[in-house]
Amino acid sequence: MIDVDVLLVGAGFAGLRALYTMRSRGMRVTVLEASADLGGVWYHNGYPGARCDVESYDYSYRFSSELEQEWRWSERYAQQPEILSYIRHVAERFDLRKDIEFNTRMIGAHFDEDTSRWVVEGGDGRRWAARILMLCVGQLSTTKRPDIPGQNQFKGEIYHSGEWPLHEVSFAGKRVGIIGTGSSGMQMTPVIAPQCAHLSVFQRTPNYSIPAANAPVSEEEDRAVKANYRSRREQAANSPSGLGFIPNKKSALEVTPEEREQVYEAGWNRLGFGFALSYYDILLSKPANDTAVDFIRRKIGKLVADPTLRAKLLPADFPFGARRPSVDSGYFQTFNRSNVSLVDLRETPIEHFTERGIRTSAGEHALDMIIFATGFDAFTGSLLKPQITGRNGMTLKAKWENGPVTQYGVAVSGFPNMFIVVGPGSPSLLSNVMVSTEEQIDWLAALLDKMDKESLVEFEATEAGESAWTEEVQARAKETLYWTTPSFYNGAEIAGKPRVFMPYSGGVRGYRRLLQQCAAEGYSGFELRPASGRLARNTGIQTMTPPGQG
Ligand code: NA7
Repeated sequence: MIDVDVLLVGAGFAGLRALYTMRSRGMRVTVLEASADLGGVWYHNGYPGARCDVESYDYSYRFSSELEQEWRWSERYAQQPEILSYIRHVAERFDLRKDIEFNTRMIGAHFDEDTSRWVVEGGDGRRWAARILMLCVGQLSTTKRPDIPGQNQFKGEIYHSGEWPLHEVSFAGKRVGIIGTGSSGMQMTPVIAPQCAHLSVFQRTPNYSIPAANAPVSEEEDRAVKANYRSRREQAANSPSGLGFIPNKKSALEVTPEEREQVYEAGWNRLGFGFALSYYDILLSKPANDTAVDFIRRKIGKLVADPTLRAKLLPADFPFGARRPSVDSGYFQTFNRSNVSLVDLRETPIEHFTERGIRTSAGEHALDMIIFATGFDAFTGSLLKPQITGRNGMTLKAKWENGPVTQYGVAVSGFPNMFIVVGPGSPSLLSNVMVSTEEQIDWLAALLDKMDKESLVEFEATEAGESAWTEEVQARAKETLYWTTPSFYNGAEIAGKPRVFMPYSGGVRGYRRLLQQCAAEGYSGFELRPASGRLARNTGIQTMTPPGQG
């Protein structure tokens, strides 16, 4: 058994930041990473056109101003290879690789109540004992491949956007089919279309998208951002989404149609995701949202020449932003190409794969390559893959049978000293995850400092605290339009998954204040114990329950 202070799972952005921070506190840290290299989702999502839809300067670490100053982003929205170069640079610069065990999947972990240590099992048979277990496994990291019959019969190539192979994939001369029109499908469509013989996009739900307005970063812009990086970070941290956009304080319904048109036009041309904050109530009120939908539909309509195609591509039956919109670079225009066709799965559903392609109710589409851009088992998929067992033999799977229950998205009652970074119940995918990640890790570091100073051994969410928080997450979602639409925010992406709202929709600023308040109140909603729970109970050592909790 290898003894460490912190066992971290996942070497993506969150895992590396956690490794850096925990090591800086003098802790012995080991990171288990199932893949052969760094990057997490960015390692696996190497499909053509993969690009971050958060601006590069904001989708980067804030913990080191030297790093901020020395790294030069080439584009407003970085592509996947550049993001991988960045994360590799960070690992080299801070000498992080030496603590990472690659090609090592955590298959299980259980909390030993006698020693207050997590015993973690690697897929290769090795075992670690750790005081703290930190799960940095990502929110969209377990891919979803629909159970369409006949997949084994297909003789061509099959890929998934989220498990893209490391080798070069050639599209030349091939008939390619993409299933799915979320961000991944929308990003790859304009890049693959010019390279292949024919592209068929299999669409079930037309999706909203705002143009990325991507561009190279000029020397002047780079200098300007770097001269004011601290204030940019502060603005991001104090914006609801962590993206730096301050919502318009006006309602979309209180302005004249002319003013609204101008505001939407400006947002459409520049803001990407920020378009949703053109008015404060776009994500809160259906009538306000309808004004945005009307504008977006008119804009998309102008991009597609053929009226029949246009009608099929126009999103209609859910509010803008209620499911994750895309930020695209030429998606709709691609359908004006003569080698691109749309297969509307609402009219002609897929029946099965054949040796030569995909059969829908209208007939066979002959293909040489099929790409699943069908998304992920979001939020909980990667947390529930390993067998994680807490106190009293309770597994996380059993605990979350009816949906994830967490205290602030970071901890779970019954699972002492286990910390989830950007877990369900935190702003997570409704925020710039970089902001959420760094805030949560800093908060945990402060908690561990307190525990060290006061010789405390365990922290654990209280049942009362996590129930109240889980209700709060649902209540906040009900104030928004997110609630109205089935999506991966509420478990609708997987048949049989509990339908509860998973990310916290109250914004990163409000969330940070709650974390700060929790700390100021002596970690309300958590128990901090001077000995392991069993020892404390057996010997009568009093556990410290902050006032009003537990
Ligand atoms: P998404 O946003 O979950 O999109 C998945 C897409 O796949 C979506 O269009 C789905 O249609 C479609 N889908 C899923 N299952 C099926 C089946 N069975 N048949 C046809 N179509 C299907 O995942 P993405 O990877 O695009 O985006 C996640 C990204 O968000 C992530 O990589 C980051 O870039 C941010 P539906 O809408 O369910 O009808």
